Amino acid sequence: MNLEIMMDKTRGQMPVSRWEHTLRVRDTAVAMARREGEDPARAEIAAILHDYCKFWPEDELRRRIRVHNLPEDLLDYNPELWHGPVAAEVVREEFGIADVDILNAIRYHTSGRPGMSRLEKIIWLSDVIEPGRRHPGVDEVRKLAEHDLDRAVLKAMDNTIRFLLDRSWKVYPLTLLARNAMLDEVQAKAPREESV
Ligand code: DGI
Ligand code: FE
Ligand code: FE
Repeated sequence: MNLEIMMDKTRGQMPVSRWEHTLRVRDTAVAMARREGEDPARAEIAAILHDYCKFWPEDELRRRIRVHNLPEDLLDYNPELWHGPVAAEVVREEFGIADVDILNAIRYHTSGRPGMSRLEKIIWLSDVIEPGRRHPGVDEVRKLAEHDLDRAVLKAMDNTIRFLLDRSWKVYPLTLLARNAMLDEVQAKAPREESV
């Protein structure tokens, strides 16, 4: 499937401001992929499609979670968590995307998950540090992202969980597992640095 067609269809799913976010995620992810030795073309496709279902009505997302046999526990958590898993199913059907790594990068772009691939981390992180984002701590994460992908993801996951706790919102268990797994990955790489 041709990228131009995917871009046109994606633009048609969302308001202009969300499309502009999508393009900034694309630019951030492509640059990060080049730096990290990941395939920029696959990062581009995942970034363009990651928020495909962000503006779909909640009822439709709920229906799709059932139709596609997605994890039912999603329904007990914030509806913000629904658009990624649904988008992975929709773009597989609509554009014939069969690359599981691209599909997983879309599927887990909000929740994260333990054992994320390099492409999944790139999309997850690009979504939170694209230049339009202004939340507390984002500049520190942007700096880390320039030289240490894993530490940047860990810090950004800590910030996301802190954001949820500050609002007394539920935290989806996969988000906690993802953060703990990133901590293990970072510590396994530099055990001594971590213990001082
Ligand atoms: O779709 P975007 O706005 O570009 O970003 P996203 O898909 O990462 O959605 C993030 C929102 O989801 C963010 O405002 C926090 C919210 N959220 C609610 N519950 C959870 C959650 N995010 C995570 N990671 N885990 C949760 O349990
Ligand atoms: Fe999203
Ligand atoms: Fe996004």
